Amino acid sequence: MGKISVIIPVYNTEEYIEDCMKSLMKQTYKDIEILLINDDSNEECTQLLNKISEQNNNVKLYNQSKRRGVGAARNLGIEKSTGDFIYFLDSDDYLPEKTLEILVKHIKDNNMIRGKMKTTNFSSGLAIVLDGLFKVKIFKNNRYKLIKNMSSLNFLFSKAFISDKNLSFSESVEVYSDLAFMIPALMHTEQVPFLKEAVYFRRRRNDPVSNPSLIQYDEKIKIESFLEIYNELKDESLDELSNDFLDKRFLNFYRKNIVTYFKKDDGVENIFNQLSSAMKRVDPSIVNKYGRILKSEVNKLVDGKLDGYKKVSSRHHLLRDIRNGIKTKRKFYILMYRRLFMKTQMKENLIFFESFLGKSYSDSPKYIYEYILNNKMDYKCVWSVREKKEIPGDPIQVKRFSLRYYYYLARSKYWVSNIRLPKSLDKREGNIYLQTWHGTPLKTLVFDQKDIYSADPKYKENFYIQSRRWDYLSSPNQYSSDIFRSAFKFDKEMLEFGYPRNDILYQKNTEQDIRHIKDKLGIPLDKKTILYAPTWRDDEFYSRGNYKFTLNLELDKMQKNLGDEYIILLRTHYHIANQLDVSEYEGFVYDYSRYDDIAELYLASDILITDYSSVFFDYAHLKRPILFYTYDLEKYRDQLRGFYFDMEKEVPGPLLMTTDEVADAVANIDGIQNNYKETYEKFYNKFCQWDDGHAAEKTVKAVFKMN
Ligand code: C2G
Repeated sequence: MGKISVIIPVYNTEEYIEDCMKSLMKQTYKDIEILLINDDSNEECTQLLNKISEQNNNVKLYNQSKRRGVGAARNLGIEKSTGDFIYFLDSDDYLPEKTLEILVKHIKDNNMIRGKMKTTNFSSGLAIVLDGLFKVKIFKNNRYKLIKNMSSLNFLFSKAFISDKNLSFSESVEVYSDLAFMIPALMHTEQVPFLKEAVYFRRRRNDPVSNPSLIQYDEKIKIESFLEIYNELKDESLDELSNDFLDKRFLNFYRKNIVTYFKKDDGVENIFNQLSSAMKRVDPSIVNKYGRILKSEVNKLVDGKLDGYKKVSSRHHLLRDIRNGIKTKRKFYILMYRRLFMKTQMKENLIFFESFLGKSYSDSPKYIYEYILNNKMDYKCVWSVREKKEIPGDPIQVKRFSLRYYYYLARSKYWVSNIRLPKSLDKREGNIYLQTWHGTPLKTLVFDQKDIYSADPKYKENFYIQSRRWDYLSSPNQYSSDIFRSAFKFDKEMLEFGYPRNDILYQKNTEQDIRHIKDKLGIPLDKKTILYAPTWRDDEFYSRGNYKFTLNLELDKMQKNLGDEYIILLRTHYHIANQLDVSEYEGFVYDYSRYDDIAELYLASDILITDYSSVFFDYAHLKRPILFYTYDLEKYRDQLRGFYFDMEKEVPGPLLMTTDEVADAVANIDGIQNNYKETYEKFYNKFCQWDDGHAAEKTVKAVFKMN
């Protein structure tokens, strides 16, 4: 059938290239040569490429000593290739094992054949592709549809065709260089077979901030590249189908990318002339197929008058905002927030509080609020909640995501929250945002995480945007300060006073206060209390933000072994949506998953059982025994999250894998406490140094004007 030359341009993808290579080595079709074109990558990546090429004799490595871009790299690959077919693969992507075999088998005497693209957030270990019946679909007049994504990926080309038509990628643009190759290629081709079984996995990189893929590049570069390549192609003599395709792509690109860019950056002046002259080349009959708004903007662009264009486009931004704003209630409120509430005067003495997404009156925001309240500071306070709560001082309460929620956010000078606030909430000048965060990290966070298994694929990108708005960040210990700097890329003021939420552990750790809390909870005073507070699992969810928890602690066993002496307070994480049914353990298990403040549960309990939750860092302030029920340690640590330190060595209690082990440990808790004395002390010295019961006071004094 012939040899396939796989051409892979590489630029700083040391994190992904091995995955990509592995997928090639596993191909069932063996007659391949691999051309790695190193586009002046960093040292680490270059070394890795050297190693790969030394270890495999079907790999050839070419180094470009200066960065020349993906187009030039692919052209060099074509020049050096010796195969009968050419296949472009990106170094952060990968293929299921049959892709090349299926493509080469079905290309026959066609110039090219195309398979299916799938986007993935994960490494190749998780790619599952089902075998199919290999039904070939032929694209003729509709063949340009195959490059709707403007990419040459997952096409297998006949090398003779490429040489014959002298096809090459554009070397003058950073993005969209594929169009210069693909449009002439399709123009000289009558039909393209398509096979949905030949899959290509395109990785959606989860970190466009520190390591963007081409498509995640800066909008401005993308726009400039697009306009340039559009002009380059328009200079060629294109046929009608190509012209149509190119003009439509341009108008869609204008609508999707350029308009949004102008709205955010208002960089119209800089590229107006270039945009205007490109727009003059669009076939008017194609513009006519679009809506009124677009048509009038195109007209102004063709006229070449900047002022006139600015006027219509700002009117259109408003129109588009309104049109978008009336789609859902939430969108309408955001529209009001941006276009109306943000224009009112900000109130200097208004503070907006939210804890755990409005789910509870708790955590550091609660203690900061109570300090302000108890010291009668002259502030008006607003709490964001899911439903009305009893809160001391009777602050204004707003339902999260209601119109009043947006109104008060816009008007408040201060925001205090322990989790990110929604991305749509642009911050206004003068606003001060105190982020208290919600725990010392054991599990790696944001930019220290590799693959993201949670429900939100844009997690890192969104996190970056949202955290740029933070002015202050509370830190519980030096260890966390160091991590927050890197994991959040936080470079503003770190408040290193310990956690306001832990003040209560110093102020109310008395027999009388504890009795009072137990009375409030309605739990027996004559039994010892175990708090079971596990964390959530990134890969177990119903939908975004709604996670599922499966109870692995066998309550009947616990009851049989410990029921006479102990009760259990069950406390699932605030992300957990399902309520566990523990009704058959009445009198032994008490579900406090919806209880506001876990700190009170800490005080009420004699032993903590947890897993990878940060709760143990806080609980350690009480110096009471801690057990770790880590039944899924390997998966959690190695696949889902990764840890900042070795749990087995550093945590102040044993890691237990079965309910029997947990029950035994509880029965022998004094012995365990003795065994862990030294580890506990070390742990305490590392993580519990800053709190002294006055963190809220110090925080308030640092952030708020005292009056
Ligand atoms: N929490 C709780 N009940 C649980 C678990 C957690 O009330 N069963 C609260 C505690 O205040 C805890 C906080 O939520 O400190 C954060 O919970 P984690 O389990 O640590 O998980 P996560 O929300 O992912 O926080 O840096 C902080 C953590 O690493 C991330």
